[in-house]
Amino acid sequence: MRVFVLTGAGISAESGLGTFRDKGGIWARFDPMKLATPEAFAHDPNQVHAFYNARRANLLSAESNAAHRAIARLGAALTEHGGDLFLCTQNIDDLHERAESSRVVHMHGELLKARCLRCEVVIPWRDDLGVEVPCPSCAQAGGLRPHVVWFGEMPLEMDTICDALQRADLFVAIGTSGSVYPAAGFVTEARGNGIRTCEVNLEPSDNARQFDETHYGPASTAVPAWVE
Ligand code: BJW
Repeated sequence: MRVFVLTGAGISAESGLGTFRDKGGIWARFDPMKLATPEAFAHDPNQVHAFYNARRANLLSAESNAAHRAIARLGAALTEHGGDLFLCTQNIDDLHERAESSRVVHMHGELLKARCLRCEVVIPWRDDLGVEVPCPSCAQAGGLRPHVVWFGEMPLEMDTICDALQRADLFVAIGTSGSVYPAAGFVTEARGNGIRTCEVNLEPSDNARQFDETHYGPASTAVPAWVE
């Protein structure tokens, strides 16, 4: 059995990382057009860096929760029985990795990495003060940007993701509002491929009617219950 799991901000909500579109969410407090577009970064890189530096500090003090651990157990169990879990996350946190999921595809990038605007090299970025820059252009002011995917940019690893979606026997969306493309279109694609679709979320998402099976509740209880 090949299972394609797509996760969103809701799976990390109980770890203390904010979601985007819930009441009081990140985009209710901050304007995405001023912080999460290439134009915003070109206009005011310091403001964009400050936003991501604060979220990086929050991430470093957070921990994975029972939902991340349940997904890791599912991956291990599928592998043991000759199946496969393709874990695709829209999240830029590293909580799936910390819960020991073996391979995670971060389609919207990673908060703990930076990318050089000129040479495109991607480097670890945990400590805002101690980034080791690999080339002179990376060292210049404004030379590094967060390795995240902003509005209008192409999400990462799309070929690998599309291939895994084609080969999957089951599609599961967890903790995502289903409002940002291309991820929001994966359920339609999965249905087009004739496979079963399942949603695990706090409440019905924008795409809820497209799922064959739905489970509603906080991820830390709903996901382990669905996995077991
Ligand atoms: C719980 C819970 C609990 C809560 N337990 N559940 C019109 C204008 C402009 C652009 C477009 C447009 N129409 C379409 C577009 C394209 C655009 C888009 O989709 N915009 C929509 C808003 C309309 N998409 C893009 O631009 C993407 N790129 C693209 O399309 O490229 C193609 C292309 C490029 C160039 C040329 C030509 C074509 C890129 C999208 C990048 C998204 N980036 C962000 C920021 C990343 C970095 C960061 O984190 O700062 O990614 S935005 C933000 O939204 C973040 C998330 O990954 C993404 C999805 O959010 P998610 O995860 O679904 O979170 P929420 O908050 O929305 O939902 C949380 C859910 O959890 C809710 O349902 C809750 O109920 C639930 N929940 N507590 C369980 N305890």
